[in-house]
Amino acid sequence: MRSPLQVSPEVSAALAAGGPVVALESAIISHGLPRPGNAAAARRFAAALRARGVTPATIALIDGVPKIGLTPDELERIAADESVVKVSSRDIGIAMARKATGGTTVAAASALAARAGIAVFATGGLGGVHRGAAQTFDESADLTVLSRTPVTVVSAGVKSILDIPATLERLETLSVAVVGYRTSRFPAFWLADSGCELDWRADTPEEVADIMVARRALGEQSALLVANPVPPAAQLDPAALAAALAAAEQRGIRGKGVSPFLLDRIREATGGISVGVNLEIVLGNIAVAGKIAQAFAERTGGSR
Ligand code: PSU
Ligand code: MN
Repeated sequence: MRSPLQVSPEVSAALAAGGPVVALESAIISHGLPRPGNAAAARRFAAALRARGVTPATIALIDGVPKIGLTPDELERIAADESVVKVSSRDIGIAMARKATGGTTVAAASALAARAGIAVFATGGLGGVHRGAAQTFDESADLTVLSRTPVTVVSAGVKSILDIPATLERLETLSVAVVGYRTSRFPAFWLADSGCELDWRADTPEEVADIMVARRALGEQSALLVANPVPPAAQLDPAALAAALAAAEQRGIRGKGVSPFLLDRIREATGGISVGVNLEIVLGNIAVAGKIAQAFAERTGGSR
């Protein structure tokens, strides 16, 4: 059967040539960043990769078609259209049948990226285990999908709105490999250091690419998470974040609305500062992902 994925000509050409490609999710555009600034942010993410000679592959569902690489119009639609749905991995088939347009989470986008043969994926922060998950069972499908998706994900750890130690335990259980990028501590998205120790660190893109090559030789089917902290000078004021978290904790939201809701409450509580830091974090992850994709392409000719 023909693949239902539609890979853009630009991404197809880069993959065929064995060039560096970095996949990007789009739920952060449709549901993570406030309108209207999210459209410019989405363009900046793609431009930052092109400026480094890396091909961006933004992933989304457009009228039911899973697209790997978006046109400028499609990117604009994901950012501007309020009817765009948040698509996690379990939603992909339903959204296809319904011809829905959706922003893809890390879970959905990394699964689609791996199917398209893309080795490196950049995002802001992963979903994870929510606080109180022992009662609510709220744990992002990002974790379970990464346990069976052979892709390298660059993220600033997981957000402080989550239960970070529990998230690290689940990543271990699920066999997702975690490497700190120039750090031995797991970052906490808006903060450079969550206080949680990591077993492994890598200090260069080449070291990460060597790990990817070894994992590929093993036939490893789980993801490698590269945890890249925000520069300490750019991080949110920990006191402001603590106050924002306290405000966000009184929530009456369930299901896939929880992450967007908490992000919005933190934006309000920090007077919008969290949004600028969020952008900086994504751009930092994109820069590292681009270098890793280049080092990996040099070693393998780009194939996953
Ligand atoms: N990180 C951000 N902003 C976001 C998200 C993560 O900085 O919007 C999104 C990602 O798309 C991630 C999703 O995959 O939140 C997790 O949502 P949930 O907890 O519902 O699985
Ligand atoms: Mn959830």
